[in-house]
Amino acid sequence: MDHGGRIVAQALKSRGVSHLFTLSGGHLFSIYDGCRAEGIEIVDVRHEQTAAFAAEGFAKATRRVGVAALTAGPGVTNGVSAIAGAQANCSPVCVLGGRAPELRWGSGSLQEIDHLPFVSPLVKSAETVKEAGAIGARTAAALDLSLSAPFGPTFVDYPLDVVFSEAEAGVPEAAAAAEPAPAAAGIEEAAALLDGAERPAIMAGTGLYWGRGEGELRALAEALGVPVFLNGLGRGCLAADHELAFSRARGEGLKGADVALVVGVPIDFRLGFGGSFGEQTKLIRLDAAPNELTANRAPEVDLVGDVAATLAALREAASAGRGRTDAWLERLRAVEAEKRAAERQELDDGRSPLHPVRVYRELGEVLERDAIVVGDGGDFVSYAGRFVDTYEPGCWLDPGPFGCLGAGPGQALGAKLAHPERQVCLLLGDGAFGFAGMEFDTLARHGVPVVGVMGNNGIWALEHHPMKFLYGYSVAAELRPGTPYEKVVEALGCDGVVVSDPEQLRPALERAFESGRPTLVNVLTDPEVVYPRKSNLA
Ligand SMILES: Cc1ncc(C[n+]2csc(CCOP(=O)(O)OP(=O)(O)O)c2C)c(N)n1
Ligand SMILES: [Mg+2]
Repeated sequence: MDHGGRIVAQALKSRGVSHLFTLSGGHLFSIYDGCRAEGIEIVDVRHEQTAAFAAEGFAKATRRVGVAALTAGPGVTNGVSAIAGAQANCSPVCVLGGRAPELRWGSGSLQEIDHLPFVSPLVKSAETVKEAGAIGARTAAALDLSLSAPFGPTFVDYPLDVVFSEAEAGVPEAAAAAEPAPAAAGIEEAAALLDGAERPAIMAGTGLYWGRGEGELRALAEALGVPVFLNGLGRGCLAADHELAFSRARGEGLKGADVALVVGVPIDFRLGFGGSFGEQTKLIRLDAAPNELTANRAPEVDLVGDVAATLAALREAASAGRGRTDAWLERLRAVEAEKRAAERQELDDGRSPLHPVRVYRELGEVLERDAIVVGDGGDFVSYAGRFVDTYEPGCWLDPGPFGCLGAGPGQALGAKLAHPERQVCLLLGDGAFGFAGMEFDTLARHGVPVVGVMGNNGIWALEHHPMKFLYGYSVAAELRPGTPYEKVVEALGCDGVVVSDPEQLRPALERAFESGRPTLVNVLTDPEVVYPRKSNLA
């Protein structure tokens, strides 16, 4: 017989879980006791949203399940934005909740609220375990389901009286590695489209990464000579310096394509709801789940199945060979080169406070190929999306389409604990810092040397500039200029440095990555710089 918390921990261990992200609450004590006994590292943070974001960061950095434990009531409600973000990203995150005692349910216990009605719409499964004897099986099921395709968050909560009582462990064994999943139906039709294409393009995102499709994607692109564009967690699935990887030419590449294979990415606002492609472009969509965005432009072929297996089947079925796309690739290479040349001026910008693009030039010189870059902010992160090159899968962690500010410190914490040997760089707007800046305390307490780089422009630029454009003024989008956030993190036990001149930046970054200490490089950036975006409200 073991107590319920120990059984929870045994279930975690049986699935290879190494870290539990949490913030303390009495409802969770027996789970902590179990984790201590089973050798699972407990990482306690300063706000429950960070616990769940850290679980997601760990999942994104490893393609394993990330686990957070949130205490009953406000612990779970505080985690809701992060759970919604994980849903939008199809991230394999399992959230364990404390819960008021079952025996007294309805009597008004402390922190008593039924989580399921508000968590259920955000997760693949949500349940309350009402018997200690069921804890092992239900916890294991929640962990396993988060990692069954399509991945996504799951939730399970444990009433206090249940998780503190004893039962036989009863954790079912993890299923043996499944048979290779079959390819989607519709291969012939899709392959025929690709074979007939003179200007094909591949647009791939997060679902490619979750489906471990990077090897097959590269093989298909190389076999047929297809230019590849990547977003979200798809970035790095083809190295930025691969001859078929393009970024600046994306507008031209998607509009001009006669056939586009859209892999693991919803045809959402990031793709103009379909309008990023040409009117004549034939769309082939491939993902582990059917197209949910039925209000948008429908793909000509919808391939639903295992991403890697389907990419392999497409390569086998297609026979076009490479040469026919040479002219198309030449054209895109010319566009790419022209746009890159036009960026030179911004990259070299010598102004002080700095142009954000100058920050990314300096950072690019310091980051290693497998560095993990986490983005949390507005325009500062939009610039990063354009200027930070990604070379390996799982190295670009943005909040995803749910776009929740404050996700960064947690995601960086999770990623650095997953890969202590790699550089983890957290890009932060000064606005974004306010949501979870206290987590620098967590980084200090747990000795997690994340390097934060802040673009401190004294405004919420992504709101300030569009509002000024629309109304001629902006309101609720101003912050205090030059706030010394480096002193804030110093007070919390981290290193902090302020940079106001471009010449100071490289040495500051080098020192930060070499020091082995959590650091914030507070870079004062020019609030007048307006990120060139078509629309902020679409
Ligand atoms: C939780 C949350 N609240 C508000 C927003 C809206 N929002 C998106 S970007 C942004 C501005 C971010 O400012 P900052 O982090 O300073 O970056 P900057 O745009 O100045 O570079 C805001 C308020 C959001 N995405 N998420
Ligand atoms: Mg700002």
